[in-house]
Amino acid sequence: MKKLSKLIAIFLIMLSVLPFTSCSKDKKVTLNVYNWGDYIDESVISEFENKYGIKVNYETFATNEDMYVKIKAGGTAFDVAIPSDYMISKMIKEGMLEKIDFSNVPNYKFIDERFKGLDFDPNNEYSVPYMWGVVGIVYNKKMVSDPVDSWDILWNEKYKKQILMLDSQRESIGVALQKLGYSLNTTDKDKLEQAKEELIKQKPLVLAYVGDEIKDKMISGEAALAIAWAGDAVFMKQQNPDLEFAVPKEGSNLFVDCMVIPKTSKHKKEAEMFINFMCETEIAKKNTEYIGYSTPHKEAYKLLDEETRNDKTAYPDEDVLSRCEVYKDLSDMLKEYDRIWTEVKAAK
Ligand code: N2P
Repeated sequence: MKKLSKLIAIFLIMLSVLPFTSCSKDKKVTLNVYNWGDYIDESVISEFENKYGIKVNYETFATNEDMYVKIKAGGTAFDVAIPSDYMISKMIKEGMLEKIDFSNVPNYKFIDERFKGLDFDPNNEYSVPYMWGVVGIVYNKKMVSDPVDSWDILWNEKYKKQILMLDSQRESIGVALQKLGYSLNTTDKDKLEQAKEELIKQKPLVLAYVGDEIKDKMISGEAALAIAWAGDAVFMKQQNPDLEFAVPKEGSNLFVDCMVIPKTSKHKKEAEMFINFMCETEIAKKNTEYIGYSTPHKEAYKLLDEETRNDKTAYPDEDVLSRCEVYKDLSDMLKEYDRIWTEVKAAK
């Protein structure tokens, strides 16, 4: 009898503890967020964690290709990722993304219509625009005496070992294609081969192929010219007033990086909460001010100071935008890009 009442007592204790254990389990949701390096105000992540009691495991990548490989490999169950346009198309085609339930993302209404219905997600089902911008040349006015209005300058012997290229196949091959007068979306093998030859010819002039380090190297005056994303150029110009940014006359790339939910996600509802939070006007404003990239958020844009809103680097005029192309997913041609880029990097 004594034994039985002891068992009943243990059972009752377990029952009373159970609700608390499952409750604390709920609080332990960890959201895996995967973004480009130097592409968020990290205080915004803490604000999200405090507001919702959700922990964020934040990881970064350097190129769309790196991100794709890691998500495809499936080692980490990412809940939110921030790829660019062409990579979003590829991931949709390969069934790697969840459709977003937009009733859980009411702040989507703040995204400018210009960034909705774009080719990579024509029916606005999978992606919420995060930042956008153009690619161009950042240069040091004290070190460069020639006009910077063409990609040709990155092949000028005068600037030998003072040129930085982006260690990103799509950007660097795209620049070589546009220098030759071709589209950065060409799938013509002959044109791609010519672009490869251009990059190999340029190699002795290149100081380094870099990613986010581009900013430090340009700010310190270690290099004279670099391919750069406009948002990074905004930051570099603030740190060193000798720096300027130009979008070459041959044209360039216009990118739109968006928040998406990979199929690997185990917390879709919380992922949608995170995306919605990033689209809160004050959060989007704070994040945009910190990163320097161009916001697609209409209300956040209005709250930026006048100097930022009028900055032609972040918010270029129509004549610049009209000569820019958005990268398209090149499907099978990506193998060619991989091969070309490997050969360029291996060349002496
Ligand atoms: C930020 C990288 C931005 C990527 N460091 C542009 N698509």
